[in-house]
Amino acid sequence: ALVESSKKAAAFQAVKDYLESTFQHVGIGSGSTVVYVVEAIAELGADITSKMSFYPTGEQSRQLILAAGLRLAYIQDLPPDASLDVAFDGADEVDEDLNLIKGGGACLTQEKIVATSAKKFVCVADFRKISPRLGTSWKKGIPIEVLPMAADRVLAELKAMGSLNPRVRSGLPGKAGPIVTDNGMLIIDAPFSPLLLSKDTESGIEGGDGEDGIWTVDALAQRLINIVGVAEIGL
Ligand code: DER
Repeated sequence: ALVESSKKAAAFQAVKDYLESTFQHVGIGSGSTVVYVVEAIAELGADITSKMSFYPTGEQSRQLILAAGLRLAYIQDLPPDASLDVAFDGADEVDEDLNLIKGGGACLTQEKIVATSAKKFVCVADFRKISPRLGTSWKKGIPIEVLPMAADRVLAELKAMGSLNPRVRSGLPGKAGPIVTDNGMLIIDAPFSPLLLSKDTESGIEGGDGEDGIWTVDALAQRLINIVGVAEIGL
């Protein structure tokens, strides 16, 4: 109950603080926290929300918008240089520099497309998600969306980079075999340790570039997105 009430409180506060009644284009992320964001928006009433369009980040997000009676719109129908006014989404882990791990809901690629298309990205995360370094509370690994035919090669590359037991996310229970994303791709979860920020407070060293298995978030993100067959990473 504490977790749900804190997710709801964070979501309602985020809508109160960041959704202006004059906004027309609003991105909606995926996951369970964003359910409260949509609830808070719907509670504003039709005279406010009827002037707005809501852009989904996958099938769950699309159904959330429709179920709330909000106007559904698609980012691909906007001019390519048009921006959304704001985008709301959750995250799996947040560090002190506001680096995020995303993708626990396997929706990271459309989420990042919508988030980066918005003038302001509002991440709603309850107390469980905050941590000094990425990888300390979210231990499942960095979600990586990959082309199915490249998955084994990406796994091999991740192991060579020092990922501890990277694996393709399976759907059990609920789906035999791997989870397939809204984009027809697979998800690999790749644990890395330790994931350092710009400075490791314990030893005071600058985060590395992976040579000794120590990464800064930026160095790791750059390395992962360059692996052939990777469509998007959850950093
Ligand atoms: O997939 C994602 O990045 C989602 O935002 C998700 O992981 C957040 O999930 P939650 O709001 O259910 O914790």
